[in-house]
Amino acid sequence: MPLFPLLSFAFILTCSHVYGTKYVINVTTSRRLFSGTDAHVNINLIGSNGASTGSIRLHNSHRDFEFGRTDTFYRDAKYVGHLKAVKIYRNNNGAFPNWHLARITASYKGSPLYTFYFNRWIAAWRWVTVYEQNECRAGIAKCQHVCIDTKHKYYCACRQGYKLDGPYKCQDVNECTTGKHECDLKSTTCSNKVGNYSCPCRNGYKRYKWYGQWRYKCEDIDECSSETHSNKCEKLTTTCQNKIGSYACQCKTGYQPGQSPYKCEDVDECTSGKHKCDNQTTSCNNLDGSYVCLCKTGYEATQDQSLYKCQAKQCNESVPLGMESGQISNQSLTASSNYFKFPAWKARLNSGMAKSWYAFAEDRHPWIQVGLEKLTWLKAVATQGKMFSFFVKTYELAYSTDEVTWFTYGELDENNKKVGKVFNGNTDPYKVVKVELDKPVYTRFVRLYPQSWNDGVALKLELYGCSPE
Ligand SMILES: [Ca+2]
Ligand SMILES: [Ca+2]
Ligand SMILES: [Ca+2]
Repeated sequence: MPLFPLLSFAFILTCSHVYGTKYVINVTTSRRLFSGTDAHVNINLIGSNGASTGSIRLHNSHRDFEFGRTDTFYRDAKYVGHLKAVKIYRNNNGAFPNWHLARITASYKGSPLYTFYFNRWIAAWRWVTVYEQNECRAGIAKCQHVCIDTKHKYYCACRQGYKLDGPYKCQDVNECTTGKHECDLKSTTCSNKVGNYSCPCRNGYKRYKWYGQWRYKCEDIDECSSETHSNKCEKLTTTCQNKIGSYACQCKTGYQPGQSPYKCEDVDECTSGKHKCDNQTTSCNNLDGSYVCLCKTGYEATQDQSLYKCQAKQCNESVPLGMESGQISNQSLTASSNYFKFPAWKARLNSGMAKSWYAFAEDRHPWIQVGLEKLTWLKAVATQGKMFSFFVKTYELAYSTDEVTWFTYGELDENNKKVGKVFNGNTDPYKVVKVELDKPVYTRFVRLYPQSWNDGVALKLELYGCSPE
């Protein structure tokens, strides 16, 4: 009987509606003694989701299912998706119903070729189930993530970021503790997540805006930039200095580090000695962040407006300073020694022939001192002896602004060395001898040191000069 009319007949008989999926089923009977069968054979295709086509009759002519043969059947049936298994069934018809089935393949348009290995005797009246040889495709594999088929079994693999926990399950890889991360640990920390990890920026760092390394690396935040304003440096006393991963507040000039890292404290230059004020002409005055040198009384700003020193105020006259007039008080006049009736305050010029200061004869280094009320330019000195034969022939001068540090009025000798200038004084007891100072000195205390004398150290004197203002 021709094949075609029979197929059509079977289709009309068995199909109450159109299924739309055309299955191609190849059935291979084993090469084994008495392996072929004359029985009727039914097949049921099972999808991976559990759907089944239901029982499909495979035609059985006498020539089907013979020793070593592959018979091909075309059947229209319900779509069941990926094929997971086939069930096969036979009855016990014919003279030789026993059947040793090797394998079945099945496919439909667009599907892979599903293969089901039987290699066994098929008993009558029982459905025999065989799963597809590709467990992954059949959906029977137990892999949590990825199933990889091999010839006779399968194995499981995990997606990136996971590792196998037993044969089927996957668990997260902790990239941070296992060192399998790419985080730049200087600028980021590693944070584990299920299936992956991330690299959050450390304090002081931020995400790159444009660079490819953004995932694993961060860039320094410039806290000092005027755009970010993210520093706590106090503007008045510090300047912000950016550092990689942080920043520092550096003290401005005139300030020093204090308790807080964000602000600095004033340096008291005057008490710490870090000032440049000239001690003689100025006094140091501390200011917040700096200091100023103020001119002492009697001094004024220099021509070039020096910040650190002042100059003596000037005056042009050379007038008696007050020995003779009494303007210089008795208390301002002292001496190294004196005879009882001849104290220092008796040394006023022109006060009488019998009057004078008169030092002890034993006094090896006699001197008489005049204290002036304020800084004064000393320009000339006049001396006078005492009757009948006392007078100072030569003397030296010394001066001081504080009565502590004394300077000898000097001149340069022939070797260009500074030596005390010896002034020529009196040559008789009565006449006034006035000497001019080549270089006037600005001073408050003046001492006259007699160097040589006639009969005894007795003298009267006057000072000349002026005090500014
Ligand atoms: Ca992870
Ligand atoms: Ca920084
Ligand atoms: Ca200061």
